Formats: sequence, structure tokens, C-alpha cells
Amino acid sequence: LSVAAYLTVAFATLAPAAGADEATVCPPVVVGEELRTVPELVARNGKLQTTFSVEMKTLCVPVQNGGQWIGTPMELRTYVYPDPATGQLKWGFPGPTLRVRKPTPPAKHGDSWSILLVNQLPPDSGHVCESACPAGTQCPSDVNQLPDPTKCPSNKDPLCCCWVDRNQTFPDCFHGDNTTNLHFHGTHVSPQPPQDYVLLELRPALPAGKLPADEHAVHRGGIIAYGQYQYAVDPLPETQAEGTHWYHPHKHGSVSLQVANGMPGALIIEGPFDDWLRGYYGGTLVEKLLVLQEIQAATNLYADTAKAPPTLVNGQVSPTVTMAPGEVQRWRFVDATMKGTSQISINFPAGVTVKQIAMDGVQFARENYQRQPLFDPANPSTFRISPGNRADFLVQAPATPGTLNVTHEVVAEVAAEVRERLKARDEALAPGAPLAPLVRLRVREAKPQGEAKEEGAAAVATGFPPVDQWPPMPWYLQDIPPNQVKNQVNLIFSMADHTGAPSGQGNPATMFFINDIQYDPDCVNVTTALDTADQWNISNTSPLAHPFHIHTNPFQVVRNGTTSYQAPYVWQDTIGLPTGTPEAPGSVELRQRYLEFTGEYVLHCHFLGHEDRGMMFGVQTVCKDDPTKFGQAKADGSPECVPGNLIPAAPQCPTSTDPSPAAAASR
Ligand SMILES: [Cu+2]
Repeated sequence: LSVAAYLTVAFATLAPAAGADEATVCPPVVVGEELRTVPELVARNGKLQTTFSVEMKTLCVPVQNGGQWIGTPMELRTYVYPDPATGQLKWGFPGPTLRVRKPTPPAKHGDSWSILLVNQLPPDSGHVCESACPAGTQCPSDVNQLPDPTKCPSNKDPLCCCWVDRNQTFPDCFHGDNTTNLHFHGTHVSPQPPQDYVLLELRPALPAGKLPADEHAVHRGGIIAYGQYQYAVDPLPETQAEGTHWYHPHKHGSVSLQVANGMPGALIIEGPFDDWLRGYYGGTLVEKLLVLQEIQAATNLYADTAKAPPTLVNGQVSPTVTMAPGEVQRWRFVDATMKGTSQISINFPAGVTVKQIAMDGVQFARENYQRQPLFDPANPSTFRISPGNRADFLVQAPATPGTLNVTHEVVAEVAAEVRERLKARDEALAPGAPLAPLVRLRVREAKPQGEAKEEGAAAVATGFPPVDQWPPMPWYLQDIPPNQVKNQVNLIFSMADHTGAPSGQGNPATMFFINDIQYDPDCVNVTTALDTADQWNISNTSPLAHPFHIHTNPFQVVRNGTTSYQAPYVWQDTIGLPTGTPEAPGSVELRQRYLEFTGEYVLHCHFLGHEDRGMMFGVQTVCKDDPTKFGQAKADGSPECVPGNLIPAAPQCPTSTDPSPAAAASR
């Protein structure tokens, strides 16, 4: 289907249909249905081409109410896209899986993809902070008339929301709800337009004949577009780690809302490691993609919308995966969420053998396949995952038929009230059980051989690859040696109120900082040089395990809190920071190198409400020999830092000279 033809179809469906305002009746929620396969868009002849039209649709979301699960209609932003098989339009959560391939050497170029992003949403507030207060709230201007914010989590004073409004400064607030863009999380591609470009503001289309009357300065280097924008990612380089990645909207100020609406989808990049693994199992290895989401219609801090929504898997409540006795499957988890209630431990039950094979879409080195360093050593069947993380496992079913629960438990610090709701939610999922099932693993009866033959049943994958057959890491995933580290980058994630006092969960006066400052789109906070490596020392002085995420290049985790890892280190692109206090911060040590791509991108907290509210930094990778320049992205993968191809780098943001966040907030 050509883009033009598709647009005709899309616009045709937008015409108001008869009975359009009839109330949506949702079908009953069936808990424990077989895990569904998310629709896929697959690259053909080296290219994946599609259109994502962002629209408001009424979608049915499972919501727990007492012991009941009720399909509840919600108005949600969603990608409407054509199904390549039928040409029919589809939408819903999660978004469609994009499946592409990286090059297999000696080939230099893998698949490319292009997505025409069309914004069909109604107009929004643009560059104005949304109020956290219900309409009609009269906030006193005298701060002394505001309630004590530390008491707000319990006393629910209606003026508590005024603290949010008072302490927020544009652009570090919820704003521009219907402005969007795209981020390809986990990809090693150019951050420049029109590739993994998150500084875009794609606003709703203007009415016909109306010109953009935008009085706001286009932020330096940032593109403001109306109605549609063509994303086009160059052919993947060999240095792209194959694996389980994902995509989601990343427009500062509305990231959390649009992710909570369920827009993200998986982006699976295949390559030689997958070929090897499938070959090992003789083509019998079954793969399951499990996209974790929590769907909310609003993220307004004072909107009472599903404060403890269920963690859905492919849009389902506790779906079932059916396996043959002793069968091994590859499970790809994507934590496609935005807040603490999906910072969870996944607990595999006794009888199920699990081996992690990749983290954040990067394959494990042989030593880590053997050591399994990311399972809790005290509880080796427990795996912790944060919003933004992906994890791939080989899962072996027990030999005996029956159903086992893969359970989950929220590990993040959450407000007491949310904890209560979570308890009720878990009780509704599994009455009397200590932990609620995330996924049910059903081991079917082994069929008698004759019957299997009659059905033409395929052989199933069994056993695990022996360690000595595990493939070596490719050259670009070799460890970053300490003697190659050029600079130390030091970051402190903190939460504090307007006086600079450390502030906690549920306190409406809380502001979110990195190095005592908030995100400023007009400059960058960290400048790195192409073809060099840095050590990143990241501390956390707050009681929340903010998931640190950086775009464009993965990092190696050398130390996480009190756990120092052995080389070779695991590659990740998102890591929950250990919690701490200003006196005793939690911290991690990471190493990162910057290959091939120059330009401007970001690092941020993947509790996306914190990101929208300022816990983000601008980052750029500049030319090694000229830190004032970067190069224009080159589709053929040739070096960017060459004469005639240079563009000015971004200015450096001022650093905080007064360490008090109060001073930072007033800057
Ligand atoms: Cu955070």
C-alpha cells in the first residue's frame, strides 16, 4: 500500500461514523487466556516502511475493581497503522512489533526503516504547563497558606496540588499532551533528524489554510513540525546490538502520558547471534515476546485513574504460555512502562529452569551466560526489571504437566495508598496467594508418539547450549578497558523540595534534579567525544530507584551498589539506580564508548513522569579533534567528522554553582 493510498484510507476512517458517540461496551476480561502474538511489521528487501497515525481511540482496558476484572473503555492515544497483509487499519496496545535485521558480515548494511508519523490528535496546550489541580481550585499565592507538603500523602488536602503548580517551571512539567515524536530505544543509530531524533515536536495538524502562528522560538536545533513528520533510519550498522529493543514517543512533557496510553511497541533486531541460537535448536526454538504495560488514560498526579493498574502482558491479564513437557523457549521481556509500579521482580517458580541470554537487547558473553550475574544471588529465580529494560531468557518447562505461575512483585518504593491498591490488585489476580501471576506457564500433556506423528507435531527445543559452544562476543561488544577511559562523568540524581530539603514519594513539593539542575533544551549538559570512552559515576540521593537511561550507545555495568561485577561486564542501556540519601547515596559505575554517531541526544530517568518534570540531561557526541563541531549523519556509514560535513555543536549548559536545588529551581 503506498503512503498516499494509506492516507486516503486513514482520512476516510476519520469521517464521523453514524453512532460514533454510542458508549463503547467492552467484552468481559478473560484472565489467563493464551498469550497473544502482537501484530508484526517486518522489513522486506532491506526496508521496513509504514505509517503511524496517532489518534485518540476508545480502547478497552482491564481494570481491577474488588475481586473483579472489568473491561473499561478509555480514551487513549494509539498508533493506527495499515496491516500489510490485508491493508486494513489496526491499532491498540502494545503497538505493532517492528522486526528488522542487522548486517551479517561481510555485509556492511542491515535493514533500514521509515515511518511516516502523522499526528491526528486535537490541539493541545503547547508550551504551557498543565495544572495538577482540578479546574476551579483557588491556589493561594502566599506560600504560608499552603498545606505542609510532607503531610499531603496522608491528609489529602485539596490544596496539595498547588505545590506541584508552584514548583514547576516550563518546560519541566507536563505539557503538550498531543505533541509527539518517536524514539527507538536501544538502537545504535544516528540521533540526528530524521533518525532517532527525540528533539522533534510534532504538533497536531493545523486547520487547512492556517499557518503556524508559533511565537515560541524553535529551540536551538529542535524541529517543530505540524501534522506529519517522516522518520527515516539509515541501514543498521554492524555495531548495532541485535536483540529485543522497543520504540515509544519521547516528546519532553508528554512522554509519560503517551507511554501510559499504551503507544510503545517492540523493535526486534535480528542477526548472527539469533541465527546461531536457532541453528543450535535445529529450528525448533519457539520465541515469545512479552510486552509489559500499565495502561492509564491520564498521568495527572491528582487524577484518580488507576493508580495501581495491572501489569498487562501483550495487553492481557496474566496470560498463559503453553509449553511441551521439558520444552525450552526464548522469552523476550520488554518493560514498556513509565513508573515505579512496573519496577518489578519477576519470580520464576520452582521446576522452571531459566537462563538469561541477553540484557537490554545485547547478547551475553559466554562468562555471563554461565554466571547469570543479574539474578539475585540470594534468590536465584528472582529477576529485577525496571521501566525501559528488556531481558531475554531461555525458559525450560518442567517435565510434569500442570500450570505454574511466574509471579511478580513491585520492588519500587511506592506510596502507602498505592501499596494498598497493589495488594487489592494482586488479591484479585490470585486470591490467597502471596504474589500475583504475571504469566502462567502451562505444561501440556506429552502426546503419545504415534499421535504426535499423526498430527505432524514438530520436535520441540530441549536442553541448553553448553557454555563452551556459546559464541564469542563480536568485536564491538568487547569490554571497554580502564586505560581507554578518557573522562569521568559524575551525575547525581536527587529529589528535593523548593527549600532544597530532600523530598520523598507522594510529596507534591518534590522536584526532580540531575546535578541540582533540570532539563534545558537550549544547551547540553554532557559533551562526549567520538571514538572515546568515559566512565560514568552515577549516584542517587533519593528513596526511589530512578532508572537511568541514555540514548545511542549502550554502557557496561562495572558496579551496581555494593555488587562489583567481574569482567566481561554486561551491556545495558537502562539501569535502576540503587536508592540512597544525601549522606549515603546509592551509586553505579558504568563505562560507555561513543562509536560512529555524532549529534545531540539525551539521558534521563525512565520513570517518565520524572523525565517530563526535569530529570533529563542533554548529551552530545562531538568530533574527537574538534569539540566545537559534530558531523552530519551519513547514510553510508562513512565517518561523519570530515571537512565539509561539520556543523556547530550545542552550547554547554551552565553547571550548578550553588548546590541547593532551591537555587537551581530559581535559575
Ligand atoms: Cu526518576
